Amino acid sequence: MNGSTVAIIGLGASGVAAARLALAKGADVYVSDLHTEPAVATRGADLRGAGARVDVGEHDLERMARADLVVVSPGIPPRAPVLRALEDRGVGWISEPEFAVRFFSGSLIGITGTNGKTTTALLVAHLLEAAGVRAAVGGNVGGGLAPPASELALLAEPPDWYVLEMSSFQLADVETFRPDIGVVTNLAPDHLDRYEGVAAYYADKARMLERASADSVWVLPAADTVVTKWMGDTPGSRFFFGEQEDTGTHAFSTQGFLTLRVDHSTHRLISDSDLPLLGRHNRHNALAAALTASLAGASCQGIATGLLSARPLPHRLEPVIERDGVLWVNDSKATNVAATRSALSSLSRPVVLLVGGKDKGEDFSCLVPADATVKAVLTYGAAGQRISSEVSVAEFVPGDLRAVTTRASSIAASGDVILLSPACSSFDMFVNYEERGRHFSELAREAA
Ligand code: UMA
Repeated sequence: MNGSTVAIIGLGASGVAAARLALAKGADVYVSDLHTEPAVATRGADLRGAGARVDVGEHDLERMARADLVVVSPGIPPRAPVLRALEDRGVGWISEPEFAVRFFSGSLIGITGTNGKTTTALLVAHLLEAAGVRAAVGGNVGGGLAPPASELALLAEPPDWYVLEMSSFQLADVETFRPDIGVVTNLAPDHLDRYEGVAAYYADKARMLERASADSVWVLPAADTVVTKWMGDTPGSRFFFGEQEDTGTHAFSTQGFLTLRVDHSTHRLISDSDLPLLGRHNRHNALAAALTASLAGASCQGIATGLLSARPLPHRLEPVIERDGVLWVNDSKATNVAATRSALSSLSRPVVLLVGGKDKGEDFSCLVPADATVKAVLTYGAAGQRISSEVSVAEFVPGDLRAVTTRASSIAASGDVILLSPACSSFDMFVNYEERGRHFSELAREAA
């Protein structure tokens, strides 16, 4: 990169990491962000100190157009004026992980899907490490749980396996990205505030498949017609994880044990009830992760040890407190209908559900799955009234999150779960889903 110029759009986690990587590789770096909040300005000042040219509050289009490479942050939608203007000038761009993988020197596991990809990515890396295989995890993960992809490219000691969680926003702008093992947790409608329809969202995800070859390896949900159609005739070997044992399934739960079928023999890993993660969808994530780690060379014994020491992730079906028989569960990361449905299906106790937030345009009429035991649905926030009108048993609670948790406390009885699984983004009331989840957890501890 010595002497070439790289323009980076956005001064969030991705932009900062890409800028540090480009600087380390000897590039002439220009970073800009349209916004001027103190945190953005501080990050800009830090990068200026490290040798980048930085604009806060504007994008210098001329400078960008002259750059050899433009790297865009995933939160900037293609319709943003800056990207429209670049397109008009015939200037293309790549995503931050696409930039990062150009400097990786190990094998790559790419994990995408609508829900469960963060849990699965972190778990894959944890299982590999537990089995003595060196792994580094990052990408879309966020929440301070793992770094952006570009930070992994700067590790002093490259790992054997890079494990990257990839969002559709990041996959939209890849060129060379080609996972040795590609994992898809599931596909369901999401981000309909950014995409014209679900087909466009799935099409961005499918960019992960574009450079597949006969030696590509795919880890996929068994008997999933949406994923099967989406995979089409993508080349490579396919391995499947699923709820039930089946001849074509390689990771499944049977007779109460998480089980792998490797090289035509069956290996019991741990009993279902020993998995420290709550809920059926986490069992799926664990099966996907175990299968992936096995395909990446981890021993069954190492995988079993790793599964036993796995810890629940914050804001993902995270048990907060149990008092007087009522379990409070923080699932603030559930920002779409599919995630909330999956949480509801996976809990066996009666649920008082708290749902609401910024309306992303999804259909809420199918919010409560037929197999769920729901005692009450309490809706709140910007989308609250619309959800109430679409979910027959729902009750709209005006006011803030405290108001809705107070109402939940008055309904829940011993044996019930009070579940925050909002099916919406948090931006009507909070900076992000983490802040929403933390606030809920505080309210839960207070109420309990
Ligand atoms: N901006 C401009 N010009 C514009 C518009 C925006 O400069 O015209 C600026 C904004 O002011 C902002 C920056 O561009 O400072 C955009 O940053 P970003 O939203 O891309 O945020 P990052 O901090 O870089 O975080 C991103 C991912 N965020 C999104 O995709 C929205 C993080 O995923 C990810 O962890 C991080 O990169 C590192 O890879 C979070 C996420 O919510 C967890 N992802 C979505 C999801 O999982 O559903 C996709």
